[in-house]
Amino acid sequence: MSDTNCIFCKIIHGEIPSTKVYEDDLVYAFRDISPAAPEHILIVPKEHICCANELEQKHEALVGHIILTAAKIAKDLGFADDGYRIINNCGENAGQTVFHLHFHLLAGSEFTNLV
Ligand code: DGP
Repeated sequence: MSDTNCIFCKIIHGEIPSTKVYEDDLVYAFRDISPAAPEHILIVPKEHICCANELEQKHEALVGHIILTAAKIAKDLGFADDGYRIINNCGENAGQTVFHLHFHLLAGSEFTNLV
């Protein structure tokens, strides 16, 4: 359920400080320490799952909940109508650096340099 060596597990458990924007039984959302956009939030499951490759059928509802949570945060923080991106990096070639599943919620600029 939790990995004692994982930086995001430590954030979820309050062992490393973070700027929380949302939390419920399943997910924790906080501001990225190195923002790539004016709004840059990470949404992570409380369960330690290393990456999308490790997802199983039993996680289907959890992943749906993460996406709905991203949309809720965008609305609550007031940038939903301007547009936003939800990104997941899986594996080193995709740029994943923290191996606890997470979705980036990015907003506040036009992202014309990305797909
Ligand atoms: P990725 O490259 O997809 O694995 O993204 C990992 C993100 O995690 C990266 O944008 C920086 C962020 N990050 C790493 N360590 C910390 C931390 O200690 N606190 C916070 N708030 N964000 C972190």
